Amino acid sequence: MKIESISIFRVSMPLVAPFETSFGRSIDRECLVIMLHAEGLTGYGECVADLDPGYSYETTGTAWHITKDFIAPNILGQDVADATDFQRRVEHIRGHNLAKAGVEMAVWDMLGKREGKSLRDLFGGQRDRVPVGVSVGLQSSPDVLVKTVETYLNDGYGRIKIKIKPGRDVDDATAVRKAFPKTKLQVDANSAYTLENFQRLKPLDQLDLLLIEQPLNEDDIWDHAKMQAEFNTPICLDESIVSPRHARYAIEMKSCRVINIKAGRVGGLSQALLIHNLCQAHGLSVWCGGMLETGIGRASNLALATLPNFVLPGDISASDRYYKQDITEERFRLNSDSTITVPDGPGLGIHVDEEALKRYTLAEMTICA
Ligand code: OSB
Ligand code: MG
Repeated sequence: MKIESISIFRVSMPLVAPFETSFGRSIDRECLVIMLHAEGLTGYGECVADLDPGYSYETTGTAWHITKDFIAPNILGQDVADATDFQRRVEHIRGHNLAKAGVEMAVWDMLGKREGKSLRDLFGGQRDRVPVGVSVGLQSSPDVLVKTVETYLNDGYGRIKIKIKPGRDVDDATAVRKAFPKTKLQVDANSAYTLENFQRLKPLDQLDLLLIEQPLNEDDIWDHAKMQAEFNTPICLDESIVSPRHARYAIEMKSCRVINIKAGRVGGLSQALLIHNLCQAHGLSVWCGGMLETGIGRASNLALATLPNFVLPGDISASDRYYKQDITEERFRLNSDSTITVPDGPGLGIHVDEEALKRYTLAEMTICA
């Protein structure tokens, strides 16, 4: 497909409730929306960089710069055959996976539209609905946390993830476990612990958790192996896995028993597929992580999670868990069995609500070939 233009929208959307993790608190969520034009087709992508470099070193500011000054010149006016071809064109750009993944998603959307196939069908996914859970941010106290979890359970979510940080870990998780003895429960530290203090989390091993997500440094693979050796609960890596190569390191070093796959963090859906296949071949379970996506990124996550080794529920909640108004016409709803139905239209299978996109856009630019 000969790429005729790329548009970048810097978007800020109010969250229905503040979202707090060990690295900070958000009231609004920023991201970039990418729009490509080629051969009469429009493709959309979402770059999951946020305003601050809290989760990743990338921000909406750096992703804007990398997309405009380095990715765009390597695809504009050129015939991008598929995602693999796209990756070859951007492989000389070191890092900046979130920026690359946003554009790659738009390439996939166009490919699907051209073939008249959904992303799920392009990936070879089998399911038409995928099991999901909800990621609950830090609350003001264990009591408030238990009440918040209860509302999500009443909404029908069958798996709960709670955020933890030093001083807000064992007590929070114990309170939730006591209140809901049978609920599928997991915790996410977003890199808040170190080799020196991870022993404090030992009581978590008694709480029958599905997993402990990213306890140690964001660039660590080795210390996680030492921690996994001392814990019965599976360690799950999120931030640390930025490529198929890192996934192989983690498997070989026994740093984790589970991997959270986010297409953004690993540089695109094509890389996410490779990690899925590698984990499947080595007997590691994977699940689809989330970055508080708009309907665009949510559609992409749903398509990815249809692959067979996504055996744990994803952080893919219903649209109303995040936003009162979304920028897609489609709103994703929770089915009564804690699943969300995967779009089956061509490409991402969503329609961008251009009015809503405009309303939430802080800045935009278009570059033509
Ligand atoms: O670590 O999984 C994470 C949101 C932003 C940044 C990092 C993370 C998260 C979440 C939210 O946990 C998952 C979701 O989109 O519901
Ligand atoms: Mg995480």
